[in-house]
Amino acid sequence: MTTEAAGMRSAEVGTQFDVVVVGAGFAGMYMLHRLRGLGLKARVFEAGGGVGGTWYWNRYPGARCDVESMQYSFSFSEELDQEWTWSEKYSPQPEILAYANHIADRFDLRRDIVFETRVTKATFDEKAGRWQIETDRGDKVSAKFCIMAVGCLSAPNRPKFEGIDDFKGPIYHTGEWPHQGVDFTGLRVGVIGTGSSAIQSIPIIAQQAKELTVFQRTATWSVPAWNEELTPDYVKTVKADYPALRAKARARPTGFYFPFNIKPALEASAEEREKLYEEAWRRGGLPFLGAFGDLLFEKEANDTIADFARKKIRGIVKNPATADLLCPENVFGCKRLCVDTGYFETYNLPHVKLVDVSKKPIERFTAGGIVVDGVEYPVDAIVSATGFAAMTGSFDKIAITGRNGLTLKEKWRAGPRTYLGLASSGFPNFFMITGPGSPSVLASMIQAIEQHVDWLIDCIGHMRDVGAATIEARVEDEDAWVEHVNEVSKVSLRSTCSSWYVGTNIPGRPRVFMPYIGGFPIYVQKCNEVMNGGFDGFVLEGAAATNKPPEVRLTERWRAPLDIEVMSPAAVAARRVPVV
Ligand code: N01
Repeated sequence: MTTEAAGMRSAEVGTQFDVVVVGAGFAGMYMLHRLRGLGLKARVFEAGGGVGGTWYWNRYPGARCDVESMQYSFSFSEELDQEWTWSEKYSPQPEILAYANHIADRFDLRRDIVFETRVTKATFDEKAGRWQIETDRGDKVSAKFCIMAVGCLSAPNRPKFEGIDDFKGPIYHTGEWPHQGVDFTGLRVGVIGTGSSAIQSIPIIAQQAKELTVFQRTATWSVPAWNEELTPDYVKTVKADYPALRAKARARPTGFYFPFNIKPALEASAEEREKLYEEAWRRGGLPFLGAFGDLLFEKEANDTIADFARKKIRGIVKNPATADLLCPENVFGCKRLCVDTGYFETYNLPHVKLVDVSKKPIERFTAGGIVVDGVEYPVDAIVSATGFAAMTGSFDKIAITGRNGLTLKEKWRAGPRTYLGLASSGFPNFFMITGPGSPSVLASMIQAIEQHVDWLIDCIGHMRDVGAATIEARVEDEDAWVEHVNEVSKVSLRSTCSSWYVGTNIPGRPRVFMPYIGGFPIYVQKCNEVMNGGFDGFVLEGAAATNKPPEVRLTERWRAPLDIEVMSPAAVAARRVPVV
């Protein structure tokens, strides 16, 4: 249904679906495609006016992916892989959105998606064994399954700065950028934040703005992207054996392929480290963290890469005081590593200023500026690159009620509790795609999405085969999984700082390491074991007694052999999984 049609449509009341999916990003679209393959009747509700999720909303200047385009795409269709051609090593947002639209058209998805409609309420009716779903447009429908495809970084964080309503100019959030774009020509612009969204947009905003003032609370680690156009020869070579690349990617802790060195940095000489860091810097991007195997596990090893990167920053930024401020002091790669094009270079421009708000936070907004430490910095427009209520923020926005009136918000008050990041006990027939407790943001998102959807389709298909009414995670197994996710996170230095991975980017949120850091193949193996064991850790009700193992329709392709040296659980425990 198009945006226009969505505007005119009347509310849908009483319709019964097999499945309601919330969100039409890559997760919701692929889910819908596969549900149709099972012959199920599904409805997707999407708050935006089009498909694409993250890539629909994040239209800020410079937005692009930081997993190489030829891997940042669906792998389920060899034809799709062959017919779509990416133009750059890291695709810009408009091209990724075009790809999302291509998926919607090619697989004729739009007719089952309702746009500009936000799900507000999902309630499990225990008697009927069905979910009652309500939207902000008056829809009231029911479904046997409710599947959350709401994304991990989709609920914008808008700090309530003092005096925010006094500011006379526009305030833009990078995660909800105006569709018509913004022209900053001749304006004094203030950017708050220095995470991935900021470092991508700052160099472009600086090209337009008369003055640019960046308010930095924490200096960011960033590695050059060295983005470039893809040559026809390169594209041809990859496409000649795309399945092999996909298979290699699946076997990697990150779900995408890049060369990495398993040797510990601390076993290399200073000269060897310098040489390998320099080579990795020249290749650029997230794989920089793959220069050695222990960088995210041993602080002393991490110090060596941090020193190297600080030297690079000081080599780029001409003003020593600015360079000092831009040099992070925290663990390299502890917060999500950024990948940039000309970020540090931007601070050499005479009209770009950096304001440290680490010790003295932003005091207030005024009608025409931002005040820090008693000094007013005049600005005409503000860009809030302040990130997201990650992983759980989009769940919090919906009143989700399971058995016995338990709300998900209440259940997750001290941090999300899930079994495999797929389900949560007390919420039967309720699934999430790349939920907290799954690799999600620590893997290439599209691969993580595909693996979840394929698993869910096999699960729902099995339930139909055996006539099961409900499936629900068992609380003991969920507790054990939550404990495991937490334990494994402790082996990584990533758990040591404040970031959205642990929820502490927003005051008042509980500190819990939310994604599963044990590595994508290990996680996939666990999901496969659960399925092969007849859904170990889940209770199926209403199923005909049968010893028949689940028929695996789609999950087979995720059975990547584990490289025991680098990816076994023992290796995780021994801190030897380089996860970027
Ligand atoms: O958000 P962030 P993001 N006063 O949370 C600062 C993905 N992504 O939108 O670090 C002052 O990283 C905050 O400071 P601090 C990617 O996974 C990918 O940039 O909390 N400052 C920080 O500097 C990424 O990690 C791409 O001290 C305040 C910034 O705002 C994730 O999305 C591109 C503040 C927020 O940084 C989120 O990235 C973009 C306050 N009150 C995003 N509150 C790709 O390249 C917050 N900040 C694929």
